[in-house]
Amino acid sequence: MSVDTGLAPRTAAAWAAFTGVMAAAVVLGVAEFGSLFVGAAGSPLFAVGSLVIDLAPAGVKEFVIALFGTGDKAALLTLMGVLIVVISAGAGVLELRRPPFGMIVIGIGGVVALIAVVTRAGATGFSGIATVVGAVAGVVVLRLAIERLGLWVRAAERRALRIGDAPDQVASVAGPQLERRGFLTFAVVAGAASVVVGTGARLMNATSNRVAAIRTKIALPKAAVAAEPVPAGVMLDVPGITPFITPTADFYRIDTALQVPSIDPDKWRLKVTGMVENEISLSFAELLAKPLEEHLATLTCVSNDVGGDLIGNALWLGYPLRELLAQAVPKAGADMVLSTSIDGFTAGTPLSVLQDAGTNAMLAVGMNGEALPLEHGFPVRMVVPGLYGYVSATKWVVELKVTKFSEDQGYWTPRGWDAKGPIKLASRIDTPRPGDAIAAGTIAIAGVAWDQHVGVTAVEVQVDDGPWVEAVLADSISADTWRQWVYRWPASPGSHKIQVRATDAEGTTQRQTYRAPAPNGSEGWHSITVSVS
Ligand SMILES: Nc1nc2c(c(=O)[nH]1)N[C@H]1C(S)=C(S)[C@@H](COP(=O)(O)O)O[C@H]1N2
Ligand SMILES: [Mo]
Repeated sequence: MSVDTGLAPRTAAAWAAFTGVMAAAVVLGVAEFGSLFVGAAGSPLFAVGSLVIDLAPAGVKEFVIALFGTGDKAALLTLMGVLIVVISAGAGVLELRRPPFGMIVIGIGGVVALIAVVTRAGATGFSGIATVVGAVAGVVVLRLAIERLGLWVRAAERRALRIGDAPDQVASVAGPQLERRGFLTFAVVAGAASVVVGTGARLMNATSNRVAAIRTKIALPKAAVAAEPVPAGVMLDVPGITPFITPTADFYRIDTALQVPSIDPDKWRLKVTGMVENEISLSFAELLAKPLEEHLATLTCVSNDVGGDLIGNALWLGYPLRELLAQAVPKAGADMVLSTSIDGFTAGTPLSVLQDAGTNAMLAVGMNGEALPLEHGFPVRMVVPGLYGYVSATKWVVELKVTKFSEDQGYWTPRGWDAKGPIKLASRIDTPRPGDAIAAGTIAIAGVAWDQHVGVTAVEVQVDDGPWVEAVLADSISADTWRQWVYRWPASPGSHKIQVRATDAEGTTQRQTYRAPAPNGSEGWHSITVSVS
């Protein structure tokens, strides 16, 4: 029978690391529980994540989106989880070997979380309380657990010593089982309780369930100006082509919101402020009572790379922004509307675009015949044909401040993106896809092209070094939406490079030279390579 002769320093360190992670669970669990009382804005995990997003330097957004696409948020949360485990494990080991530095590390983590919480939009001084209580609880649990671990370590040492002195006394020396159990019970109970309470509280904090239920009960009014039914000619009969109207479930989602804001429409108000003769405050019911219009518009993200899918076309229902601005009466000298989301995101849009009678810029309440989905801005967002989303499409919008570009900046401008972002002419090949098995014969090369608010008038396709051939364009219903195109290609066996380029209503053709999305949108011809057998 082997005798337990002690606790190897490495094993002790591993238990200390475990203790550190348990302490972090206590911080987060208690803070999450506390934020049930001080409001969801008090939840430190998401606050820290949002702070990281806001502090991310220019170019990082582009990089992260290129890497993870619309899974960017899951990637960030996973990375944060790994970091928390590593740092808190280190804090546990430090507290065992160099007290009180472990407590200091957890304390610093608490301070960072506190800063993140109180600087979030919508946070009150109150919001920080949950984090403070969580951090104090975490530090205390760490200290107490490490003390118990120390008792176990010393008991094990004493026992090993005595065994060394007098092997015949083994049976009479009390083993470290008592101390071991004392430590384990404490650490595991504190950690497990925090995980359970924290997860439960997190689920309850996700109030979006309640708002989601409210959303499904909303009956949108009929449009005073309804969109014409979509004529069949705008849709080409080509398998694999992007549908003309993007189903809402497939519509790309890009925003800085780690948690989708959940706004009770009964509490929502939009304020029109700044350089206006009449400030306006509008409720959701008042907005729905106005004469609403329906328009198709293709939304595009400035981060959309050549060939990318951060673009979608939907039928929007809303109130024209020019009408609302006319009621507010902007003052002379104003040239920008700074729209603010409930979560603090802002976009700066040229006032002239929003006032333009020929631009269907709107405060949208409906998307493809339903109330806006929560992640697309419920209850109200902006939609401005012709401008990238980052300067125009504010979701969860709560304020429109009439101002000047020389005085205010939208969220992305100080982060390295242009203050103004008109959408660039672009085209994309949707089918065939690289890697598809293609049999020789007639192949439909097809896709979409867009230059919102200007309109696409021609699309050309080139195979290998052959001539540029005009593709067939589907009908267009308005310059604000993309256009499908197809070229029926007599494919011969071998490997082929296919390129596409579009020309807009102003006679401009897409330039070949590649440009990355930052600072004002990608450029270049989309090309794919296929092999035909
Ligand atoms: N509140 C808020 N609105 C926002 C953003 C954001 O980060 N927060 N991102 C903008 C950007 S960059 C784009 S491309 C569009 C995307 O809208 P969607 O997610 O509905 O496709 O929303 C815009 N509106
Ligand atoms: Mo975007």
